[in-house]
Amino acid sequence: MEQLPARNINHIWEIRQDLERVGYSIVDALDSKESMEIFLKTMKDIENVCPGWDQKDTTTWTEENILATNCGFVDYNNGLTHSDSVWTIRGHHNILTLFSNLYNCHRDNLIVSFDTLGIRYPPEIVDSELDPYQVDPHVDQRFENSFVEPYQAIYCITSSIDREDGGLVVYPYSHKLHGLELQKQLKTKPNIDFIVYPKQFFEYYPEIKPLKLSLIAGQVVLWDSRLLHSSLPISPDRNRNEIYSSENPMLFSRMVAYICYADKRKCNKDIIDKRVEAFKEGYGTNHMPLRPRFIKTHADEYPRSNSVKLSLVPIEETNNGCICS
Ligand SMILES: O=C(O)CCC(=O)C(=O)O
Ligand SMILES: [Fe+2]
Repeated sequence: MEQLPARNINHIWEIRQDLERVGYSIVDALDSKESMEIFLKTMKDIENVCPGWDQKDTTTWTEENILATNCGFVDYNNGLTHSDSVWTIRGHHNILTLFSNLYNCHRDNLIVSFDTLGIRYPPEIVDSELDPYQVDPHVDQRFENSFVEPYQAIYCITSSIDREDGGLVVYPYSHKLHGLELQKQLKTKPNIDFIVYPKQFFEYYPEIKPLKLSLIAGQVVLWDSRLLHSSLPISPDRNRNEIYSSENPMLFSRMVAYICYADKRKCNKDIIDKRVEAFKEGYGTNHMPLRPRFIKTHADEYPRSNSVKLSLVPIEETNNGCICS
């Protein structure tokens, strides 16, 4: 199965069609100049937020120095959640345009989750005792909710081109199977948001196949929250020349920002209030902007982003809204 072509950010009908038909879409979001700026800013931010981590000295690239994220998955939400680079990505004009076009709403009606960065080091420099980070095939949305909750997304801060580079794997068309029937068939527990599909799924549905995406820095991948997906570690067979170097810094490991936006008008007032508190207290969330699970981070211990303007005015009275730049 071929990967879908990357879409122009303004071709929203193609993006919508990919999402509806296949379950994911790849979008050229930032040009190479801007994506390089974001990359450099992010590296600087990691240095600011993670004392001891030095971008020029790979011996400092340890799990400990990066505040418990070689994986950066939501449960390891950390000080980077509210860092300047992550907010710059979330609040980038093109990203806001993309999501507001997708939901057919004004950008001020968008609400974002407080996810973090996913950072994965090349195996040559991580402690070999650590498990390679990988995520088994799963969906992040309970079977009881049969509609698309958010479109989930990652912004690629670095490129991950080949299979050896690790990164996101999607299972095209699987979003059509999500629901109570599948829950019954797979005998999974009720009301679980992170559902790892058992092996039998692939026996029942042999037509559902994994597709490791080839992505370049500056692209965004969107997927339907009912789509099965997984993530591969960086392989030890990866070409060592491609490791971070001053000539080719964007090939430094795998680095993504998770950005899930939803239409705020679907969010109840209590949740908005809790999110405002969560923002002030430096909490992160999972991928669900409309029904977030709050996660304590280290954000309050480190410099906070200057790029967020937080409006505390109730949702009905403003179009400046909650938590978006
Ligand atoms: O590729 C990754 O980092 C994990 C993606 C994932 O499972 C998610 O964002 O929900
Ligand atoms: Fe996921």
